[in-house]
Amino acid sequence: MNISKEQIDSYKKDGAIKIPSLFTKWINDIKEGINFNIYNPSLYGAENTKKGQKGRFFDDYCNWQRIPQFENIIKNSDARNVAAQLMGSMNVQFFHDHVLYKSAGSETSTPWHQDGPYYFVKGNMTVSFWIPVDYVPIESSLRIIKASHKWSREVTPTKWLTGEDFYKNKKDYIPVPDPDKNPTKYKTLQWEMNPGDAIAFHFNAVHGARGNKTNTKRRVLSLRFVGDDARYIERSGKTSPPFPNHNMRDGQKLRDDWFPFI
Ligand SMILES: O=C(O)CCC(=O)C(=O)O
Repeated sequence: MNISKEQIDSYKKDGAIKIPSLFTKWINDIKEGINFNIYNPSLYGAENTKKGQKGRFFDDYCNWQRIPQFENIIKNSDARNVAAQLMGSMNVQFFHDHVLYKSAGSETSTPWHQDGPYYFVKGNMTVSFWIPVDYVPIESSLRIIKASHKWSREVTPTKWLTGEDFYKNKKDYIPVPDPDKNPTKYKTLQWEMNPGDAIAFHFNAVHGARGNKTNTKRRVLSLRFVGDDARYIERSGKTSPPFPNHNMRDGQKLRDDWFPFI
């Protein structure tokens, strides 16, 4: 799929765009992969529903090597070419997959956050594709703070279930913004999504989501890619995903036996 200059410019300016039908022909594979993942979580599988809230919000990541449908999409869909065009990168490395499942009626919102600070990746050439396999009305869809990927300081990463700080060095980060309390300061982007549409967003775009008020599931696969300028950066604690024993050092390119060029 060719991406227009307007789409690339919007991605650079706003940090996120919707790409209709990017994964439509992969919907059945993605559904199979997500369903398998929900019933066979990895050791990273997490329940994020807070006490007293109705419904379920489950997430899990780094499963592409054991879920062939995910590997197939990562290697054979248009994701690689679109990622290269949006990032302006010759080469594309796959970083990881992430499943995010909200049951019908799940009351749990996804806290506002940037993915970047949870990761050990530094660089401007980054993109995630948020790919729902169920219809998602605008109220339950991903929300992104426009142009937040250009903020000069990173937002405090927190633990989704408890709200505690993810790292100890809070002073390195700015407080988590609340666009609902300050809509004049923070403009948000949000789209209604059909199965197979994707939202492409930068690792540093601040995003979140409300609960799933519909009476259908909200099953999503996020696929994350990095480009030529991505380098390993040492964080002050264990990252998410942690990739134990990766043995990379500050400034190195991500090891391509774990993060393949595609
Ligand atoms: O699906 C959601 O609620 C959040 C998605 C997200 O945080 C991500 O894909 O990085």
